[in-house]
Amino acid sequence: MSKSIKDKALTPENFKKLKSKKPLKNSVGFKSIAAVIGQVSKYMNPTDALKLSLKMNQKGGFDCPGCAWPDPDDERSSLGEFCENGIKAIAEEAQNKTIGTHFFIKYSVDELAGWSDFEIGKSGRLAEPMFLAKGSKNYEPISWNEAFKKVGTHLNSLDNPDEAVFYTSGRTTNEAAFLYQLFVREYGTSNLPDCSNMCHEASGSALSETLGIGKGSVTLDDLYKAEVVMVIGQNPGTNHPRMLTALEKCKNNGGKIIAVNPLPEAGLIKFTNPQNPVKLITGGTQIADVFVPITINGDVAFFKALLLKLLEKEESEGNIFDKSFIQEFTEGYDAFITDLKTYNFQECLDASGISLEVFNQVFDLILSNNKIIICWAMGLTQHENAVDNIRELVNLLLLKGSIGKEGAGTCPVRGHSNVQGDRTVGIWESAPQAFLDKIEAKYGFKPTNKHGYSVIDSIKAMYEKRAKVFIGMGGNFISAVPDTVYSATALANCELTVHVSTKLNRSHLVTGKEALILPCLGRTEKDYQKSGVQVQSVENSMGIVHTTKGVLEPCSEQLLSEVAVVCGMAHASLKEKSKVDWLKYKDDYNLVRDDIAEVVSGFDDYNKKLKQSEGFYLPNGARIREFKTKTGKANFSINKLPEWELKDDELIMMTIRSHDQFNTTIYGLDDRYRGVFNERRVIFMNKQDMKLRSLKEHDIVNLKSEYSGIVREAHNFKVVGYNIPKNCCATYFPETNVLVPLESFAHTAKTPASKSVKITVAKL
Ligand SMILES: Nc1nc2c(c(=O)[nH]1)N[C@H]1C(S)=C(S)[C@@H](COP(=O)(O)OP(=O)(O)OC[C@H]3O[C@@H](n4cnc5c(=O)[nH]c(N)nc54)[C@H](O)[C@@H]3O)O[C@H]1N2
Ligand SMILES: Nc1nc2c(c(=O)[nH]1)N[C@H]1C(S)=C(S)[C@@H](COP(=O)(O)OP(=O)(O)OC[C@H]3O[C@@H](n4cnc5c(=O)[nH]c(N)nc54)[C@H](O)[C@@H]3O)O[C@H]1N2
Ligand SMILES: [Mo]
Repeated sequence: MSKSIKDKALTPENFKKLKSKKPLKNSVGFKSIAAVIGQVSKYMNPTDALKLSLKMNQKGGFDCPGCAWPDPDDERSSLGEFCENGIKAIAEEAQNKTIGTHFFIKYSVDELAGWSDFEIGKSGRLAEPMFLAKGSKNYEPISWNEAFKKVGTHLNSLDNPDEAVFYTSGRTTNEAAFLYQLFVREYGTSNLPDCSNMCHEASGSALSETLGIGKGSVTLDDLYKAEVVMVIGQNPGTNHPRMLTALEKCKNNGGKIIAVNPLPEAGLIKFTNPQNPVKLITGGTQIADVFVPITINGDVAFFKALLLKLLEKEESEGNIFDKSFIQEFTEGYDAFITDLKTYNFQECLDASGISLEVFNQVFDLILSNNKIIICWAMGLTQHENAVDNIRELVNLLLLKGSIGKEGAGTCPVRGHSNVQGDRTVGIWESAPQAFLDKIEAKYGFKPTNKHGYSVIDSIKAMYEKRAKVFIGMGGNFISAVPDTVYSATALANCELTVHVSTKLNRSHLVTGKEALILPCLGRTEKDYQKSGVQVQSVENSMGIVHTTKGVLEPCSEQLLSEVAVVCGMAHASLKEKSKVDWLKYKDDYNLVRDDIAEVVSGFDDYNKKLKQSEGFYLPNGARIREFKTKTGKANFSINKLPEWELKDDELIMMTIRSHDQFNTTIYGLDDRYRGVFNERRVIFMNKQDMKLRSLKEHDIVNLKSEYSGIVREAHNFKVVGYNIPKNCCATYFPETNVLVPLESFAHTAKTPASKSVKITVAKL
């Protein structure tokens, strides 16, 4: 019997064999090195592994396809800019197994959908283009030409270009991303949703409005020089491990670290630098000077409590706020203070869930220092009031004059290695008019200025059959998006779904009526084209654009680069109508960069700059106190305390990453730092909450969320008692995305609220 679309979309609900231990405080160290050796030896050829580890994040080497944390400008470790999860990312991409016709004849789509995400990912690298015909159960091989023709025929048969959706994940390089958005705009739509919509979109919204640039303002050097670094809503030990080296350096220079997180994440608490043999033996550095166990979504309340106390001090003693900065560079101070005074300190403190003792430790550090950096990630951006979270932290920095000077500023820590660059070069469903005008001037067609669909809008449009073709440049749409069952129906409604991918994932199994898998080169592989081996470029979390060049031979002769795939699709779809000579770019990527230099500001002499130094900083107004906002100043903002209540039996759930995954790619089944082994279907709960519900360790529960009258369910999770604030709980994404309502997203930014899902648990 054919599997239902729901069964295909959900990760199988059976258990492995859960073992749980005491969570760790320390991150990295010897165990991390052992974990890496394990991963590499299981899945990679050892000579490839050595070649890669010597070239990863080195000048002239390739950019790690993991996170977007920057590389040091000057010295780089000769051991390789090492991080356990970086090595896992390359081991995943450079697997020594490939899959093609034989594999897809052997396994039907239904059968593959019964595999866990871990098993799907470990099946090997995609080695040839595959096509799933209408009504067919198995993918079959297709030539590249035929595949491009299919894309062209479908796109040209739509009544309106807005009936197609073009998704991008954040690994796509600047060159491929620029051409992709150019293709989409010439085709006639702005439907360019991307993973950023689910990630730092709320940061972009809040920072553009308040500081005039949607990116962070600090450099690595600022982190070394800061007096206080607050790491809030972020788990760097797992997700940005190399950031811990920067925090350690900051501490060695006398800086203090405040970690604000519902969980005492390993790494935030203690870190053993793998590059430091003495530390490996003596046991590492205590990272957080203060750990703040905040309640989920208690962040606005926490910031308001800080702001209120600072105001009280300013009014009683003076000289607390940076008055001259406020006077010269900001707007909206009076209105902000008037509003702040309507709040009560104790109520804010209670809503944050923090004790007065811990609060006072944070307050003293903020009060007595002026070089403050705030770093954050998904713990702040994935809430309905996410934009307020970030605007409120900006208010704090503005009061202290902690922006646009050495050792101070904003640091939204990006996820995917080129998510920031993709947006810079035009992957944006609501791109500014100035950018569209430059496209028109350069190419001679008028791109539509109608805003396109974000991720949430795209899902709705496909569900309602207003969109009929889905093309994904990388990523794993069905597993990354919220509301899995609804979203799967949306994809199944499409006439054609296309994925340009390196690895098999669930999105290849939850398809439209027809489907294509287009296999592409990964970061680690050499990109041979007519003019020679190509170099590409990416932008890291701190606005540095630099080169990336693969070192391994491609895993299959049939792979095309993302650039070549875009050119092929564009040529087959736009044909002679096109104003762009699509086929020339794939032979020589210098030509793409020449175009980017003309169209995207900050990229003058792009090719020359990359050749000279392999990396350059993009302009950043906030860094030099040039605030390109509507008022021409940095804007204070007025933010409300979020209004949400839990019913008696409800918990607030955050969906987080384990130590063994990269988003929807599951490297392994352990979460070593949190003491969970061999199982992902777990729910971390406060022991008091367990007791109230008569739950014991490893009891099995079903989870239910109810939102606007719609009930969503996820079955079979094992309870793990954990040091998490009362009424809060945590599960892993993507297993619980089924519980995240599509309608619950950040106001104005539309980031799904996957860190504040109200749920109930029922014992089986
Ligand atoms: N190894 C690895 N590296 C990655 C990724 C990966 O999956 N694996 N993913 C990449 C991507 S795309 C991204 S966006 C980043 C994600 O990096 P993170 O944002 O660090 O990832 P999450 O696991 O979502 O963790 C969010 C953290 O916020 C905390 N948190 C949750 N809710 C709240 C809240 O309401 N308030 C506060 N203060 N804290 C909260 C959680 O306890 C958790 O520590 O990492 C990137 N790097
Ligand atoms: N509930 C919940 N949902 C979330 C989140 C959460 O915290 N909680 N986090 C959100 C966030 S922050 C993000 S960024 C999204 C991530 O969403 P996505 O970016 O869509 O997901 P990934 O899992 O990173 O995509 C992995 C797939 O990308 C493909 N791939 C890998 N490398 C390459 C490459 O070089 N080229 C190409 N073409 N393909 C490649 C592989 O086929 C792999 O299977 O998920 C979001 N969803
Ligand atoms: Mo992300």
